[in-house]
Amino acid sequence: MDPSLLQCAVDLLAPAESVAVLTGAGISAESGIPTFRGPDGFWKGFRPEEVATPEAFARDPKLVWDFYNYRRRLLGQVQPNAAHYALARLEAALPEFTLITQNVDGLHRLAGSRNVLEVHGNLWRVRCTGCGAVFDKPRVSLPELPACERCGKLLRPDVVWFGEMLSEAVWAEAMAATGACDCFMVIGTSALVHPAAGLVWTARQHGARVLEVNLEATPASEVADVSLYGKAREILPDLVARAIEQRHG
Ligand code: BJW
Ligand code: ZN
Repeated sequence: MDPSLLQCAVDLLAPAESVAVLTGAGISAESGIPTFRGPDGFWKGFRPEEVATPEAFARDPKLVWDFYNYRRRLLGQVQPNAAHYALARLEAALPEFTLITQNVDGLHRLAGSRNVLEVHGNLWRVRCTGCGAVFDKPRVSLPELPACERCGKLLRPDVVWFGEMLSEAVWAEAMAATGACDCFMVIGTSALVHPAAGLVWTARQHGARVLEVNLEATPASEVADVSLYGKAREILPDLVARAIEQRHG
């Protein structure tokens, strides 16, 4: 990491009074959760667009549940990493902080972040396709085709698939935090999936400084004031520690 670039990022973050952060799968990669569009491919050769859609679930619910049950099992074995903890530390040091995550793994909350908006849902929750009831099912194994305990209809993961609307309430909060922040961080996302990725441009339009952390350049790099290329787990602890120190120094 170029020390002068890191210092630019620290200078951008340290004076901020209101910070909003958008995270994606890259922040959880070093906890052992594969990303969606990584070099190793996705799951059993499927692309996300083939298993994370209402059409795929209607066509082959067993296949889709197989995928989500696999991820639930994996998630039961992983822990937040230093990047998740660094963001929790940053939140504790700032008057206003909102963590908007596309991840459904719940690792930000587990690391101690409090003001978390999960715009694509949560893997530990299920929702009934019949009566719409939502149930928390953390860390338990589910049957191949789980059924609603109220009405007996098929349950689905309570996540947002392609072509589905994000929760209006959660999205409104994400937009408000993005419009109000003076520093917007975008971490570990390919910035390809909308409307979440569009928050980067919204932040910019409202005058926020944009700071990106990713292994490589993304569409968000075009609007970022500073892009730090490397692993979130290696960059964030140092960046946050220095910004907090400079803030109080
Ligand atoms: C590291 C790292 C390390 C790795 N350190 N970095 C505008 C334009 C074009 C299309 C659309 C548009 N608006 C809407 C659309 C359609 C669609 C869409 O965006 N399609 C695009 C793909 C083209 N969007 C939707 O359908 C959304 N709904 C919607 O718009 O509703 C309105 C509507 C309804 C009906 C009709 C029309 C409109 C819903 C999107 C839902 C996305 N759902 C998923 C699955 C969630 C559940 C689950 O987890 O199974 O969300 S798909 C998947 O992608 C998941 C992720 O949250 C999301 C984003 O992926 P993410 O997090 O960016 O991961 P990767 O793998 O892509 O990137 C990882 C990054 O990390 C990489 O950059 C690495 O370099 C980096 N990295 N290791 C730092 N150690
Ligand atoms: Zn039901």
